[in-house]
Amino acid sequence: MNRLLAALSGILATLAGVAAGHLAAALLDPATSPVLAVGSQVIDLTPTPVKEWAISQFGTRDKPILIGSVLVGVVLLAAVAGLLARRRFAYGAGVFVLLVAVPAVVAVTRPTAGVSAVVPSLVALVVGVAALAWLVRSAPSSASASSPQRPRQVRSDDESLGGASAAGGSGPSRRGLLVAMGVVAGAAAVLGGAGRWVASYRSRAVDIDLPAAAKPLPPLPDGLEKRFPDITPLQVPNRDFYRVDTRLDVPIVDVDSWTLTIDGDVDEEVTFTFDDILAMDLVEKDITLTCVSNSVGGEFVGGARWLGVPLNDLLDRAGVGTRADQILSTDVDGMTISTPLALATDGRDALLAVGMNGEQLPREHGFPARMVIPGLYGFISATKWVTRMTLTTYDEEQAYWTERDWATDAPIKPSSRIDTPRALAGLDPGEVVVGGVAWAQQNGGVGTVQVRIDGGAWQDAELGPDVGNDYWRQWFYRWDAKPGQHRIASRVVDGDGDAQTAVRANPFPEGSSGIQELIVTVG
Ligand SMILES: Nc1nc2c(c(=O)[nH]1)N[C@H]1C(S)=C(S)[C@@H](COP(=O)(O)O)O[C@H]1N2
Ligand SMILES: [Mo]
Repeated sequence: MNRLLAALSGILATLAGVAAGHLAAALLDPATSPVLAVGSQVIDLTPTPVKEWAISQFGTRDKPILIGSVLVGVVLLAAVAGLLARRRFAYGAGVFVLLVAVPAVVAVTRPTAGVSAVVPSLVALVVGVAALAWLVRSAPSSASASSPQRPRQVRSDDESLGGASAAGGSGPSRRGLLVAMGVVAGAAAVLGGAGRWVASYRSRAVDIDLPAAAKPLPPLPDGLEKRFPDITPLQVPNRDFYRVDTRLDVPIVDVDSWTLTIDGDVDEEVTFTFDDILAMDLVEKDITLTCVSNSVGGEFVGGARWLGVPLNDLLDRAGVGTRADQILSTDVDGMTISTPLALATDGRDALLAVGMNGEQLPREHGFPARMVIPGLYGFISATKWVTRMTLTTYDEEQAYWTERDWATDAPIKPSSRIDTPRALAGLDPGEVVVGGVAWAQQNGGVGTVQVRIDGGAWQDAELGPDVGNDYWRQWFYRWDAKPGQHRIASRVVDGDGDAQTAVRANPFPEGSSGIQELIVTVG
């Protein structure tokens, strides 16, 4: 078998194995899929600066790009396995063992995994090796004819076929190999497709009837997007809401067996079922969520109406002790987030949310329950798929991002974002509407938003509806654009009268700062 076909056999056998493993994982536990397991491990091991770079380069596409890179690496190794198997089958199979060892180890060592987490990797191994064996056996024996290890086969071929075919072209034919390759490729596609279907079937939303809030909020006023469609909607629809987390898949949490436990430094450990939560007094709050990884002018921020239980009501049931200074919350997979206890309980509207914008929480955003705390970046406050809150101290316990040197105390920095016009846009002369969103939580809310053209004086913009200090504010400014290249900047001045700082900071370790300024061409 020539090199190309050998490499291709390795790749096809691997794809069949990966697809089978993915299907097995979809049936058992999607998080144990070999590809996802490796990808998640890469995320966890990636040094923070590299992660920040990837987020700034790829934005929300960072996940597909990561999965793609893992697959490219796997495909390269798979080709090597195919080439080695041509020499000696055990070598090729050995590469497969190494390939699945990584996801197998990763899967079983995830904090909440059982031994069964290794099953999808084993399935991938068995299917991959079997497919490779079949492909190697279906290959014309040109390579093996010259290989001293297989003299007997050459002789038996000679006997059975009387040497009718050319040396090495006997026995399994090239056509046989191509057919086998086609079958393996087809099997990979079918298994992979089945895996995707099972995963999406299992992750379909289960409809829950959420009770209304005890005192429902009035509907939001019309946002500026009604007048200027390029400005971000006052309330971001769930399907458009930014998503940031360390997961490649979305956890499938069974709401009937889900519980939330509050333990640690408490008078009495308490565990709530989902029904227990729904039986409490629910409140509604409009809160803007922001990611610490958001760069100035970035997309990782969004406003939504959350339905949930005040965090204090839950903590009061347990009775918080005097030693604790952090809430260490844990998600369904053991991922942890630490929140400064004093800030979470200082009277702000911290919630355990079960609803988002009038719907149950979408799976991507933490179904069945997540934390939402105004004024703190999501990485220290907004635990999705939360199952445990442990009252403890920063000395005793570290959380996921604390271990990666991010700040432990990270209030959201006031910032303004220009949604329209886009950077480098070409515009017609005349009136141009400059517009966007701004936020200044815990700083008295948004006082004013100002726009600066070509480094001139700051001019006040007009503001959209006021939904409260924990919510962002839309704004716009009518600019009389003259031909030429221009710089547009915007900044927020908070309710306390302090203007957004011009000092630039990167997201790491406690959030970005600086002023967004973009260039447009009028002509
Ligand atoms: N379980 C879990 N919760 C998490 C995260 C995570 O990785 N895992 N990421 C946090 C971060 S960094 C942010 S900014 C918010 C984002 O919430 P969203 O995806 O609903 O917008 O969720 C937070 N909650
Ligand atoms: Mo974040």
